[in-house]
Order: sequence, then structure tokens, then C-alpha cells
Amino acid sequence: MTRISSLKLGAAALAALTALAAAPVAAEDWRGWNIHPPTYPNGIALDAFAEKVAEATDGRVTPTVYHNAVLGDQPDAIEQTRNGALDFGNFNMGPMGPIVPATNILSLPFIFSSVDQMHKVMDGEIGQRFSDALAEEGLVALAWFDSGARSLYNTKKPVKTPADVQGMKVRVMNNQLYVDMIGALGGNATPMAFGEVYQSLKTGVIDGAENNYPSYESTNHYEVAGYYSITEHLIIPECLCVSTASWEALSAEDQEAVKQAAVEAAQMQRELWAERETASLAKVREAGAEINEVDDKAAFQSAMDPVYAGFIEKNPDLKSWIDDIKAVK
Ligand code: GTR
Repeated sequence: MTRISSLKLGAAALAALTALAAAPVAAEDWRGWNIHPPTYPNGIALDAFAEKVAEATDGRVTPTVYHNAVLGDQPDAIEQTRNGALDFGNFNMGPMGPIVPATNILSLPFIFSSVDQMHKVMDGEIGQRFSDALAEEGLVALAWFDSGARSLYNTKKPVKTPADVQGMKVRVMNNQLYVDMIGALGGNATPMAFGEVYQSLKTGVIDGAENNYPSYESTNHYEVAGYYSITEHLIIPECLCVSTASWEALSAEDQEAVKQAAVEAAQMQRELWAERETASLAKVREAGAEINEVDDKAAFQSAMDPVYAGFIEKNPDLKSWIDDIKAVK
């Protein structure tokens, strides 16, 4: 080969390389899991997250949210995200407990004194500890969503005292702590997927369940279980979590963009959440649901002493976390 033609070839190769570098890198098509409909605060915020991520990364990451749990129920979706089969999801810390034991603290009944206090805890140093625990199990918690307070509802009667729960069959999320919680009130807990609850209430397989107003309303459970009793026994945060595998495939710059989009989405979710709580309560009331205060919340609280004792016995190292949470005012 003459010197001239080899130079020409070099120039051509360089041009080809330059063209390659300018072409967009193969996009990361992320798949995300959502248990709720797209119109629920979480669904709206997740879609906004997806849009912001695509925009801020110039299309290098293009997330799609699959709503209504079409990609599987929550425990499965958590597993799939941990092992990288899914890229992200909005997960409640309830079903997270069996996988990431430290997060069980968030499932202790009455652990938080209010939703505001929960936010303070999760947005601060203690929240970081939970993020670290999740990171050890393959999940990067980018931001925390609101999930309000969960109360008991059933098909039979208003629950006013712990004794009213005696013998009741109550659906709970997949976590032994909730079985213990309902058991401590004298009821029988049945762990069951969210999507099966409506039919089970309707056919009498279960007498009741527990959830916040927006989920009680969005699932139409109020149509078949018209007694909602304000026990507010659980205040459980939810994460916007990304699979570690998907996260590590990103450049530092794109990670920053994704993190920022998640923080903004969480902000949006919390605002929408506050509105939806009011709207859901109004809707179920109008439809005839009977909402009652409980006579003595402290009685429900003290009934949980054995649940705490059992938890601390099994997890002595987590006792100080409980004390730290209680100390946040
Ligand atoms: C909702 C929560 C869901 C799911 C559901 C349930 O409030 O947002 O992630 O945990 O409750 O009861 O299964």
C-alpha cells in the first residue's frame, strides 16, 4: 500500500470513528413496576419521572412504567428489580421487610407519631440508614413517596376497640409482622396480593383489610367493605427504587440526572397524595362508607407490646433504630 492510500484509509477510519462517537449510544430501555393505576398519585409521579429521565439524559435512558401490577405482584417485582430483570419500581416497605430486615422497623405498628414525623425521619440520617440497607440488597432508593396512614376496614361493623377485631379475618401484606399485629388484636391475618382483596372481601373469604384512603377508594374496596375505622396503625413510606445493576450501567452524569428526576417526582407525588387523600375520603363517604374514630387509640397501641417485644428479641441490633425514630420530634 502506498503512503498516500494508507493516509486516506486512516482519514476514513477516523471519520467513521467520529461518526460513531456522535451517534447516540444504545439507549437503556428501562422497565418500571407500579402496583397502582396510572391516574393514582404514584402512577402520575412515576410517569413524570420517566419523562424527566428521558429528557435529562437526552434519551440515553428511556423508562417505561408498567402500571396496575401487570408485571407481577409486589414481592415478585421487588425480587425482579433486585436481580435486574426490572429496572425500577415504587415499592412499599411492607413487603420489603422479608427481603431487607432493617426495613421491618417501618412496619412496626405506631412506629411513627405522624406522617410529618415519618417524612422527617426518612428525609434525614435515619432514612439514609434504610437506603444503605436496601443498597446491600441490590436496590438504590432514590426518593421516598408518601403512603399516608393505614387503617382497618371490614364488611361487618365499625371497629372501635381492639376487642372488635376478635375473630376477624383480615388481609395483610406479605410480612409476618402484620400477621403478628392482627393476631395481637385477636384477629386472623391472611397475607394476600393486593389485586385479590376485592374479590375476597366480596365473597367473604376475608372480613376486612387495612389501607390508606386512596387505596381503599381506588380499589373499590369501600363498595364491599363499608366500615372504615381510623386506627392509623401503620405509616409506611414507599421508595422509588432502581435496580443496582441498572444504576451501575449509567455514567455519573446520568445517575445525577436520574436522582434529580426521582427527587422531583417524589415532591410531586407528595403533593398529589395530599390532594388525593381528601378526595378519596370525600368519595367513599359520599358512596355511603361509614368512617369512625376509634374509642381509644392507646388501647390499640398497647396491644402491640408483644409485637415489639418479639421483634426486638429477634433483632436486638435494631432496637436502637426504634429509639432513634421515637426521638425525632
Ligand atoms: C398500598 C401501597 C401498595 C401496596 C398496597 C397493599 O397502599 O401503595 O404498594 O402495598 O397498599 O396493601 O398491598
